[in-house]
Amino acid sequence: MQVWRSIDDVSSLLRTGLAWTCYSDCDYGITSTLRCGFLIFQVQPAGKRLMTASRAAGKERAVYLKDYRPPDYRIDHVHLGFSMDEESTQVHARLDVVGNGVSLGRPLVLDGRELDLKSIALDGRRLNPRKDYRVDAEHLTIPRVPGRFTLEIETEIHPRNNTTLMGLYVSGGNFCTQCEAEGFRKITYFLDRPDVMARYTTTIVADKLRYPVLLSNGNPVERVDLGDGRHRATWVDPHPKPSYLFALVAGDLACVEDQFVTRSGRPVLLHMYVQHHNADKCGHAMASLKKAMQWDECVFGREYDLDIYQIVAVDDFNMGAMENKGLNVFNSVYVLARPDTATDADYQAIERVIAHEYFHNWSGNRVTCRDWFQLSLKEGFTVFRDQEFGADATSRGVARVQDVNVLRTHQFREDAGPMAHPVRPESYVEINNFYTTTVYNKGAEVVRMLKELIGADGFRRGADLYFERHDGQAVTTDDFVKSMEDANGVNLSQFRLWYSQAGTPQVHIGRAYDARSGIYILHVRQTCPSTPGQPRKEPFHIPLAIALLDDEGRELPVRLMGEHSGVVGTRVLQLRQTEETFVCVSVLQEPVPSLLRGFSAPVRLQSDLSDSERCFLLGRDGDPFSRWEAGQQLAAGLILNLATQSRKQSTQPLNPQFVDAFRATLRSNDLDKAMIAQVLTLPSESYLADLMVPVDPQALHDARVSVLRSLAQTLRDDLLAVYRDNVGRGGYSVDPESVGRRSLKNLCLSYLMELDDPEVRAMCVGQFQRGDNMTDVMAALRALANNDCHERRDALAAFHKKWQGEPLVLDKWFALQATSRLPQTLAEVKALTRHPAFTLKNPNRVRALIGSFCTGNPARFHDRSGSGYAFLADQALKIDRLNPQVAARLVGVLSLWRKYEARRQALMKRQLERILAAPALSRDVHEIASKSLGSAGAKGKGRGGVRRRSRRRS
Ligand code: 7MF
Ligand code: ZN
Repeated sequence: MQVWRSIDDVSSLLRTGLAWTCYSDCDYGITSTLRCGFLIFQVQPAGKRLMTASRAAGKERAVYLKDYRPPDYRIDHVHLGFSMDEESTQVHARLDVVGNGVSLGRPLVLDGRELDLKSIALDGRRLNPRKDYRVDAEHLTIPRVPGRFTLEIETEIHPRNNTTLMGLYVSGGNFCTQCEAEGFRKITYFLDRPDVMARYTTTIVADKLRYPVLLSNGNPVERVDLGDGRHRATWVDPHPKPSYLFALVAGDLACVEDQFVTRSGRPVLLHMYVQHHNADKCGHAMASLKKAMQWDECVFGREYDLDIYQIVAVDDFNMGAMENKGLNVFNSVYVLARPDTATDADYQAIERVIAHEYFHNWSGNRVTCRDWFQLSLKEGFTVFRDQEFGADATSRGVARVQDVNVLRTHQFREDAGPMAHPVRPESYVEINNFYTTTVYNKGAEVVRMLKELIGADGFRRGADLYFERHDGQAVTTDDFVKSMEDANGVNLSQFRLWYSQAGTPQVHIGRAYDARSGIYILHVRQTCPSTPGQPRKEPFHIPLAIALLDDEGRELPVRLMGEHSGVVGTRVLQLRQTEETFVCVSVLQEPVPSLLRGFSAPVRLQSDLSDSERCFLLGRDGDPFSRWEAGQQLAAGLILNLATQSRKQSTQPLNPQFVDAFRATLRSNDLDKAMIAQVLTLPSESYLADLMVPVDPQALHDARVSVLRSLAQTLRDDLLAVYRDNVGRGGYSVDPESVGRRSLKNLCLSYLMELDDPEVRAMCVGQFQRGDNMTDVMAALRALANNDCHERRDALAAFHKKWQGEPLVLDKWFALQATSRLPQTLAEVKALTRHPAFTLKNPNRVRALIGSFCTGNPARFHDRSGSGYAFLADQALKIDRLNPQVAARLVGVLSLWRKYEARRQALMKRQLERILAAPALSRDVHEIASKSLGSAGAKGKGRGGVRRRSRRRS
């Protein structure tokens, strides 16, 4: 027998792919290696064979949509019993299982990972591990079962050592769970797939002093003092749900209480659980929740369906939040806010995320996904719903600009790279990697286009039919579209391509006008670049919203040839072919076309508008989105021109027409202040990077700063005046009007701080010191952090001193330094990784320091030396041992390496190769790195050293 002494020994064994056996009673030290979690197995009673290496070596198979089969078994009821202990929690599960008819004779295969199986009984009879069942790294298989039976399973799990933050884990001394997508299988053996829906009863036993609060889904039915220092709580959830919506929380938390009475008069208790010292930061989240509940009743006719709605805030959380039925778990960043700790942007994000999770109660929980390929069914629709809620809460124009910015800076770039995939993907290796901006944000755009095509009333009819028809079911995106079709008698078969074809379509529009006949022609052509696995595309069904403007900016009637009368205002043209011509008649003067109003489709528009036409639209278009868009295209043109010119020319003066339009916007009184601030914000470096081939991030950065500076120089007095006009009067408030005023004021400040002017700097320091709200303080500190001056050091130190006890504010301090444009930033970031408050175990902190540097600071991250790339790889490999999901997101930054100029390409590629070659890589990171490099590894070829479960700390 061979002896393996180290992790590397074992991983080389796994690479061999040979069958092998390991016994837990061997005394070579392997057992302890196993237990510290590198490997793949569970430690079984002595003599029990564990698993074969051919399995462990990871035939990392992709999962395919085309392979979907309904489950062989149903689980009607689940009784869960937890005995809480950080080191070892005992989980008892009683499952009522029913065969689905055709399943007779098929084995029951339950999912489970990293579980210590203690016992298993079928209809009360204890099963024998030698002959009645098999266990491997990911499954429990019972070959022979009756048609209907009860299964009792006892497992032991180890929450304190769970650094993946999936399944049951400990955050700040409290227990919580995260089960989406496949985390429930880390709690007990189960059919952990969304089309298995069961009723849950959950009993929790825990120490009464340490864990006075015991929560799960549904309604509380019992609380008992066990008399031995422990207590027990029982929760019953009457709604059948998939396992990914299960949640449990146990801890010592403050409860902030409120109430909501539904439209039909049912009272609902609203409970928000936070650490005691945060009880004063829940007001905004609670108000947002009530607003969201009301909005869903008014706009979608959807009411809440339990007696209690609970939200728990935790500091350690992989994503934003989770919609577990009746018990949402939130990253505390999306709950906690006080004027002195949170910015206006934070307030807005809280409102959106609270609404998003609440809206899932119908779009996700009552109607859920058949399989994870349908993820956009709930996510695209729910993002659309939270976007509409946000638009109603503030200003439609500003909300649309923000959403389009997210789409263009993230989704368009994803769609243009090796990770491009359809809104409904066809395959995946690790589902956690498919919670993407394509599934979420493009998915929301697809829902929005349905509304554009069938109108607001028709859309509501379709949504009503969808909820009614599929309540309590697990369905597909096709079912969603079918409801829209059936409720409106329309055919959306071509529209369905938006779900199956990846890539961002390009729409080219040309025009011609004949004054004598009054005929105006729009010639429209669509193309779509190829994406991985999809070399050729069919034309999409695209809603193109347009208006024709006269020389005063008034909307002319749009009357297509053959029509009796025209439509004044926005008109939605429906594109279906590769090339189409729209002939407008009775056009009495040559109009300026306002195209793709409101961003009616997620496409790249190419038109032949001149700069002066764009300036006209920037000043006159009645659609606020199009005004903003005209300004963005002008600014992007300027910056890209500068960035591609030689250095010497980079001080050329700005186009005076553009400066005039800019000045007019600054003083405009027909736009609200938040919108003015949006229009005057130059396109971001990452959006610009999507427009430059190949990308030179440093040149883009320099060009953008140079335009900022020129504008600041030319408009210094105007900017100062607008700054002073908008300094807060009276107390702080977060109403849209005050938020708009602050955003415009702080935009002026950021321009003025480009001037290196002592008067301005003193003003900035004053705002930092006197600021009574985090919005103003951060705006001032951000400007200071970008300038090498002694005020910078002092301000950063003062901020740290004041806020070191508030983790969310400390995250801002880390992020601000990581995004500074100063040349020493990487060195400072490296030093900050050794700061006592820095830890790789907290995802928010990792995102604040490392994530911000790698995604929010393109000029420094893409330093020509490659030091930024090496830093990313170093950190990602360390994080991967703790939390593969967070590591994979970070590695995704390198996936666009082919877009950069040759030198950077090679440097990025080298780091990807280094990551891929690292031992014991997670499935998550392996999939991203291999797909980024375009290698076949992720397609299911055998590969070595890939672990299937995360490392547990020993
Ligand atoms: C608003 O979608 C928009 C998107 C999954 C986790 C929350 O409710 C969610 C969860 C990820 C990425 C983005 C969001 C969420 C998740 C999110 C949150 C608020 N079901 Br991963
Ligand atoms: Zn969601």
